[in-house]
Amino acid sequence: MKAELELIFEAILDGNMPGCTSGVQAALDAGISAPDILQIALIPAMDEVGKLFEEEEFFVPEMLVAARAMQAGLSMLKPLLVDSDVKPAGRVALGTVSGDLHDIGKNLVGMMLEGAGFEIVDLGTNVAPDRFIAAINDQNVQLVAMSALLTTTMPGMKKTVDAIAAAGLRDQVKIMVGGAPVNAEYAAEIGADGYAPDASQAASLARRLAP
Ligand code: B1M
Repeated sequence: MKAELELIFEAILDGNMPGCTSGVQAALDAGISAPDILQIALIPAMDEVGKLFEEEEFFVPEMLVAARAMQAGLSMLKPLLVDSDVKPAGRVALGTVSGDLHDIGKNLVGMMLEGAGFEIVDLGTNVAPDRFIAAINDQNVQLVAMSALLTTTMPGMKKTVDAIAAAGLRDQVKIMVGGAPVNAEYAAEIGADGYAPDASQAASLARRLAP
């Protein structure tokens, strides 16, 4: 790994936000592309944080400061990842499901969807089914995009799909799901229209699903 990327990786593990942002700036100055900074330093650093958490070397506070450092670096890359010249492709209600506070992956999906020309209605984290329904009713969305990072919150996706159907809105929207514990089988099982394993595939899936 290039020295600038290693610095970013280490800064995230240390929860060092200024170290992460100055590392991202140094990498950009060195001509490293935004997608490479994301794929080679930021995302692997969060994977390492998860591994250290599983091994009980890291606890929630370390995870939290690492996530803050990563988010700061990610927000610097956002203008470079999002191509503002793309024509509007539709409107997406995006959120992390009820009980789940993880938002880095969701934010990344939002950036990639914006880059693919979608308008994003970001509902945030811990989004209950009725808030997705309100977005469909009030904000003219054509796509619902749900993220879950915990096995315990995945059922929130099914609850949301069922609630959308019960509200008589299922034919008005396509529903896509993703997040580390989610897979294509689960998406099919709960009646979603599609699953994407990462943010860039989420953008191509949204393009395929959009009316
Ligand atoms: Co949490 N956490 N966490 N955490 N956390 C995980 C998810 C965990 C796997 C760690 C571990 O044990 N290895 C584990 C879940 C275990 C499980 O359920 N199987 C876990 C746990 C247990 C917990 C708590 C319960 C810990 C506790 O309190 N004891 C707690 C729960 C809080 C809650 O939500 N109610 C908790 C809390 C936290 C923090 C708040 C400290 C922090 C989140 C901060 C934040 O998001 N603002 C945090 C973090 C940072 C993590 C890890 C380390 C990193 C997650 C991340 O941001 N990854 C994570 C371990 C890991 O994933 N390696 C872990 C980077 C991000 C870019 O990837 O989100 O997977 P990801 O998104 C990817 C894809 O999944 C996909 O695209 C993205 C990239 O291209 N994707 C989609 C995501 N959404 C999509 C939607 C789509 C399509 C694709 O379509 C709509």
